[in-house]
Amino acid sequence: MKVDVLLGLQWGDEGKGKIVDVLTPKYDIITRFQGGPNAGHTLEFNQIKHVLHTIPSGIFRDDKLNVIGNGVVIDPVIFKKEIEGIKAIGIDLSKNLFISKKAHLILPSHRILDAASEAAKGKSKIGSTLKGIGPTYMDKTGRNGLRVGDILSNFDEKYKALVQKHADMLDKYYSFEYDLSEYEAEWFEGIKLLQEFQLIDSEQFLNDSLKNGKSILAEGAQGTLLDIDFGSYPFVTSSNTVCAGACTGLGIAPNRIGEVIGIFKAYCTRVGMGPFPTELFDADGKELRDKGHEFGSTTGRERRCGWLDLVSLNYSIMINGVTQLTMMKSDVLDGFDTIKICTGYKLDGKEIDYVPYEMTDAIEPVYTEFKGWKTDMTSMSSEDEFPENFKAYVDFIEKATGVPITVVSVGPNRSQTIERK
Ligand code: 2SA
Ligand code: MG
Repeated sequence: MKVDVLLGLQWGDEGKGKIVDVLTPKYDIITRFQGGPNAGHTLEFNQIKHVLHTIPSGIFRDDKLNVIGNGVVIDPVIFKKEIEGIKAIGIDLSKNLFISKKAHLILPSHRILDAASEAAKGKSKIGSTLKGIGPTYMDKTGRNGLRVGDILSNFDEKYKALVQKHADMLDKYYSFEYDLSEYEAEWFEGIKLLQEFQLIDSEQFLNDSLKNGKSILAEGAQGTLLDIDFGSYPFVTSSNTVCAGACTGLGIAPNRIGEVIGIFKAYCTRVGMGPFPTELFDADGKELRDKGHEFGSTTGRERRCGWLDLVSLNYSIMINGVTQLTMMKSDVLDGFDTIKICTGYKLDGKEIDYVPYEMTDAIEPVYTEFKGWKTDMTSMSSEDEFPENFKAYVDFIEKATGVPITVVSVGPNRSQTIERK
């Protein structure tokens, strides 16, 4: 058996949570492999909106196992809130959520370091979600971090030593006022709750499961253009959001990867700072934001909006080895007279069709224009109903990427998901 990987091809918020939930019936196990509570995966069914941060989006389907892999970073406070929120709607996760002992813990002081680092950067700040993601991954690669498995023995000692290190750093490099006590108390409550779950060697478990014929879906968080290596550095997150991250974040060998499902929105959004070649500052941008409800699901921040960027989409497809595309939120474009797709970048007077070393603000998008379909697509259930102008939009993207668009989403609900033949 193989592991299929589902990931975002833009700057996150492509709608991964919804599609994982729709695909879950086809799989036995759903896993997260990177990122942490900076993610906000929104699922909507029975008219209720659910936002997940740490837990895989497979938990709303019975009989599925969910695994938080070694590549994820966990904040026990946020984890506890998530578990309690899910319990409140009648779902008990104690039996079907496993957590890797090698996943790293976000300490309260990591959050303080994140805030201090952003404050010190001033105008060049990253626009972090301030969940402590960067400092936690720094401690991981710096070989100082605390892992979930550490809570099983001598934990207080290890915790105190790392917090002291952070206090020294905050003292020496930042003049930043902070008070840990309140968050710390909640944090230890969260640690207690973590201990009630099955803490496992997830790489072993997942590989054994494959051997035993189980199918696995790996759920990416954030997006390819936020990848620590291939995103618009330094305006990125601190993990590998690309397909290779599923190998390191789960302990799955590259030849065990099956389908790579790349998700993109029919337009683009970005939350946080950093270059965004097709960003719109006009009425069209506002319409995308209003119709698409483009606000951060973790921080509530307004998302920046713009037209679809094929140059960066092709880059993401290349890096991830995408085998199928899923196009989200097509319905948001339903009312536009004219829709644009960026098919090239103009940089220093020259036109290029690749992502340059620095994705700077100096890039000017080159657009191809499409006639809008001016049809409400939200109640459509088959591709036979698609308006001609929409078909032309889809055909163009398929030809330009060389990858089939197998699923089109026309609204937030499970039912508004159309498979294409
Ligand atoms: P961080 O928090 O240090 O990893 O932030 C670094 C950059 O990565 C961006 N980032 C995100 N971009 C889109 N969606 C994310 N998740 C939330 C959501 C974000 C929210 O689903 O809406 O609620 O604001 C996410 N997480 C991190 C971030 O904006 C920085 O540019
Ligand atoms: Mg999101």
